[in-house]
Amino acid sequence: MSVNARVGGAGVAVLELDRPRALNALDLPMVTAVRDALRAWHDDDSVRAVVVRSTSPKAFCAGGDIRAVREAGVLGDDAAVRAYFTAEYGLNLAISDFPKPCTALVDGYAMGGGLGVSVHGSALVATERATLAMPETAIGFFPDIGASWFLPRLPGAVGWYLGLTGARLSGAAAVECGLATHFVPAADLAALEEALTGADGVRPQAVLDRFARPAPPSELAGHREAIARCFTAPDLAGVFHRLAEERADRAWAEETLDALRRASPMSLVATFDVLSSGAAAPSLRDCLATELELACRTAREPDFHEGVRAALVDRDRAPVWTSSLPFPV
Ligand code: QUE
Repeated sequence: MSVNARVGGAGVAVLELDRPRALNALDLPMVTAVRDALRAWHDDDSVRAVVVRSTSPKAFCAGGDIRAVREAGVLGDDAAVRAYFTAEYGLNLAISDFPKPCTALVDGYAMGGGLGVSVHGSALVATERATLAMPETAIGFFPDIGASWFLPRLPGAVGWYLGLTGARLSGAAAVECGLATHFVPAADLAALEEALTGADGVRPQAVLDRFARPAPPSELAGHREAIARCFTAPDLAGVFHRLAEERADRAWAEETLDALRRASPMSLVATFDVLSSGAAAPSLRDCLATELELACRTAREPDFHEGVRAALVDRDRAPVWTSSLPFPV
């Protein structure tokens, strides 16, 4: 089994993602195992808090089992696609609704579905080795796992930037923009884990405050104003237009335009729409319901099949999109 679940003597439960050869990409059995553990611990008074960690030094979790979803989508097996996303998004909601502190320790990659099992908890600890991203527009998909709830609620339109471009954030940048709650140096992570799972672990907030360090200056810091200017445009064409017109931060704007031009056009349109819808939605639950329907439709799209092929199956990183933008770029 690729998930280890145990409860320590101090009443702190540990969920360990353990599929290191796939960078802990969450397959359906893993999603189910995590969901079952949380269900058991929900009403178990001997469990006071939960810690989510990874056995892989490279990755907390690289995403969902997007390869299996592609195979089901290519075959037109809608039931299998729906079963996977229903389970995954159900888990995202269960973490958000979990009544006890739930702390994720992110060291290495946390992308897509990996953020789904970390951002919805009460704390997300990131180290200087962490990389956080919602990279779905690069594979013909869209930011899901509740991203239409949390991305539009990040300050300065940074969530729109992250969701549309798939930009990768360092741990420091993730803390700066509000995706992560605490920065802890990787060298202190073992001691933090020991404290969180020991007698002090029933008050994780105090432990986290003790271990947290000021996040070092991040790669994002100099671009926040340009991000806010460009990614508050009222539509996708406006984002392209503002990036093309950006004067104060020209090199960044060019890089960002390149990222958007590499993305699936269909994904950019879907992402702008789902983030707009999520920005006005009343709850994470509503957002996940909307995302579920969009995910089931997207799984049948040629751009999704091509995007996963290029990124994960053939690994040529040269997707040929068949969709196009509804405006000239
Ligand atoms: C976008 C994604 C994913 C991705 C790459 C993207 C994703 C995902 C993986 C992944 C990575 C390594 C593995 C694996 C899957 O990559 O969701 O099985 O070994 O799971 O650009 O959304």
